[in-house]
Amino acid sequence: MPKREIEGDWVMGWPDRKRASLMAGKDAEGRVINGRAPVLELEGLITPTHAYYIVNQLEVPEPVHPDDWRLAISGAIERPIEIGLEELRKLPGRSVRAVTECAGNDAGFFDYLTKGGKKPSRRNQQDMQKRAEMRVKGEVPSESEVSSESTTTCAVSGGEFTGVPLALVLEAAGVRPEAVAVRAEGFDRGRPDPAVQFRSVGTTDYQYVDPGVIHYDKGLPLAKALHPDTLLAWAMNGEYLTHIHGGPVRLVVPGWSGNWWVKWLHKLELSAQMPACYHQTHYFVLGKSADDAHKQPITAMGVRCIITDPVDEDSPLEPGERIVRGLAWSGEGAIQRVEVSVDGGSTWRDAHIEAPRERWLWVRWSFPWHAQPGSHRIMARATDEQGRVQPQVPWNFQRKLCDWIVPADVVVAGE
Ligand SMILES: Nc1nc2c(c(=O)[nH]1)N[C@H]1C(S)=C(S)[C@@H](COP(=O)(O)O)O[C@H]1N2
Ligand SMILES: [Mo]
Repeated sequence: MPKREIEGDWVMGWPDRKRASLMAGKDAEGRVINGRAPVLELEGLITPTHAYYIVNQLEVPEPVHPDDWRLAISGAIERPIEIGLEELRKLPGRSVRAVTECAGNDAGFFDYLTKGGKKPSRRNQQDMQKRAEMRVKGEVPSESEVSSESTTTCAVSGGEFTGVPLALVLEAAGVRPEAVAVRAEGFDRGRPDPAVQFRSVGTTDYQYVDPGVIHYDKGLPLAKALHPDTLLAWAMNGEYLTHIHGGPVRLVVPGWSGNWWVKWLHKLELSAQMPACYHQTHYFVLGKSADDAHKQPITAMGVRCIITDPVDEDSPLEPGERIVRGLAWSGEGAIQRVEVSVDGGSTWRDAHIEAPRERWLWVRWSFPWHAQPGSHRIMARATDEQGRVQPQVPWNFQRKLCDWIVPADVVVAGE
């Protein structure tokens, strides 16, 4: 028998299987500026860096040489300090494995689950190259594009981050008793892209507030800033942080949605009041409408559970024994339980959760299913160690933190 060829990529000069790659958009110079992770294709818990999702609210800044990088700490502290990368690396470090998830991940499912209509696909992603080109040209999508296109999925990844607890650096600076928040600022600048705002609310008929050109910043409440797993990280997945993921140093805020993980850090400012950062007063808020007087900045992720196999587009499936698989995670603690229903939510049974159940990372789960010919609605829901079950996050006008139970609707072929 002739030897079968392995179909796929060549890796280090050897034929190999096809590698999962980022669904990316590039600027005119060929530099990647956005990307969705191939979440359905991946094995294990850590998303390779080349496949990690990428989101930027402003323009990607020019890189800073690590030797020239400085972090300035000021405000409600005893001693204003400036610290370089080598000094930072002398402090006792820490590695944390955590899920990074964009607050807008799976946003389209909110609409689908409340209003019906076209179901967003987990497999067929948005055209990221088209988005990148529109962004570079400053083009705003049309009303029909915004209202018909399913918003983000696969803006989520799992990584290992190495750095030093932010708390250690704050202690060195001496936090004054009146401090309530740490404003973390990136060295990227730009005007928030109107397209992002329109896509988040699902219409161009939306009077968003334009702050002009700003730095990206977030005002992290002191308690979360002092949590030992909140890091100033310079490494990801065993290597120095790449520029697009915020190098030389970014904030890692395990459990809280991606927008808190400020990239390209250059300033920390302690303040006695919550600072009015645009990306927490106007964008990344939870509320019923833009003029909701009670809207709140988003913080921790809800409880998440996604089915990665099968997905709708795999239909028709072969009948017989198969394994339903997925991923689950939560912003508040490790996943304790995953339940699956193969009858549209009438009955639920426990899935097998694969070890380890780490506090900030996602878990893989599996569930044996005897697939009989016909149409089936498969559902999965998770519970975390705080006893939180899905869904936790109510519908909100910017469609953030969707943690609702999204069914997989599949057809099994007749025998
Ligand atoms: N400086 C800076 N940090 C930032 C952003 C940004 O635009 N500028 N975007 C945030 C958002 S919305 C997300 S989801 C994460 C994405 O991180 P990643 O691109 O490394 O996956 O970075 C966050 N940190
Ligand atoms: Mo995000």
